Amino acid sequence: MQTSPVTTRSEELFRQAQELLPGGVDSPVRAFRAVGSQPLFIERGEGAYVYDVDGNRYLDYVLSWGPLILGHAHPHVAQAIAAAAQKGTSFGAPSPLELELARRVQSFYPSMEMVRFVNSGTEATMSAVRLARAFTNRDYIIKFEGCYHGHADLFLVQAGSGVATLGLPDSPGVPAATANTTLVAPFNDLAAVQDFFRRYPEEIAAVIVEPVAGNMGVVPPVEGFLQGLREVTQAHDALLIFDEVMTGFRVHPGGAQALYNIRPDLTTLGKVIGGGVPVGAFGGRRDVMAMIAPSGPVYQAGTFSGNPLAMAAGIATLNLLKDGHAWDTMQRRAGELETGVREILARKGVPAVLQSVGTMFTLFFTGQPVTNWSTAKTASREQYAAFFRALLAQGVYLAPSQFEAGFLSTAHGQDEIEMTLSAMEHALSG
Ligand code: KE4
Repeated sequence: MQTSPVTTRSEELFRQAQELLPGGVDSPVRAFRAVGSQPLFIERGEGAYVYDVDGNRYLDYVLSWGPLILGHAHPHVAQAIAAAAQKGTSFGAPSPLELELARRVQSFYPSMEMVRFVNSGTEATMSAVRLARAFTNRDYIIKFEGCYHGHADLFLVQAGSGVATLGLPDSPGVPAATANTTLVAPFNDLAAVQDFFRRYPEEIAAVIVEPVAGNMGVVPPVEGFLQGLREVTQAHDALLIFDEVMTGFRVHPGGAQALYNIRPDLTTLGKVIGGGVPVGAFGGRRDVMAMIAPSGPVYQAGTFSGNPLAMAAGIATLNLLKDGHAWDTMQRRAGELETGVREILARKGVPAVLQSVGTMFTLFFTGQPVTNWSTAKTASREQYAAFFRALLAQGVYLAPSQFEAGFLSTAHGQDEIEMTLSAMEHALSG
């Protein structure tokens, strides 16, 4: 019987942290409230593993919520950051590195004819929506129930991720006037989107979508859904924004837009393109991006936007993904994990569904396929929490929420997959 790891130092730090940081954390979903545990305080990461302050080692499927696609402290990335830091951490002025990273981003995302770097996914999505509203001179946007686009006011309407995890009824502090211009449709429900366009003719600026939902757990688009969004936005002169902050480099090196062959008008990125250093980006059609200050009137700014540390880490990361070999190997591992989990579920008759696209996955403890937030909600949070704790006790660290995604890195090898399947077999043995 696996005993839970000794976490006395984490517990002490958490006690102290709650005095200074709301909930003892700097981002809600890390607080482990959804899995009935106390958060781990992490000392360091190395490859596919993280080590907590009590010296316990965990095989990491959180990977900082997606960014660490090369695993923790990859030597090339660490060296690039160190070299950049030697020359100064931020200038508040253009640097050659911004051009280098923009070119690399564009090589993976050709729809991003122009790019603006920012410092988080939230900044990217809120800026992209401001730009879409300015370009179309319209106020309404459509988002999808259970999808999360960061914590800007306009998105905290039936959102996913930590909002769904903590069961928050959206969020206080968001003025009704703001929330009222955010229309919410069920994910994968094209008819609901078409209906909104009928009810709000010439008033909808954009549809923003996680093209593969990851913030209610991994929910793929049904056949025709993304193409339908492309057609209905085109037909009504609205913009289609693919929020690929999570799916970027995860479902395919070129994101969902490459996997499903859809060209959005704007794309938002984050996570992977900073190699673990804070970064975000938005970009797309040249005629739309030209409206961004100072080339146009739409204001968007940031002290650390394009800073050399994030740019250097992103360049090093994308350089290592360029030839595609590492990504292909990682996808093969993801396939082995998927096959192995499905075999265990079938053999044990566990009422759970594994949903995965590329290198992101979620095990939903429900007996039905999850196609939207309504079906995601049928998953048992309690069963997921017990599964999470049983895996953690065996040194495998999944996302501390049923409504999040797990991720692989290029450092997850054969041994890690075998260790994971063995731990899952044990955890699902009741
Ligand atoms: P950030 O502002 O957290 O960098 O990015 C916001 C964001 C935007 N769009 C998508 C599709 C996202 O998944 C995110 C952030 N993802 C969450 C995890 N589900 C970040 C983790 C957290 O909030 O602590």
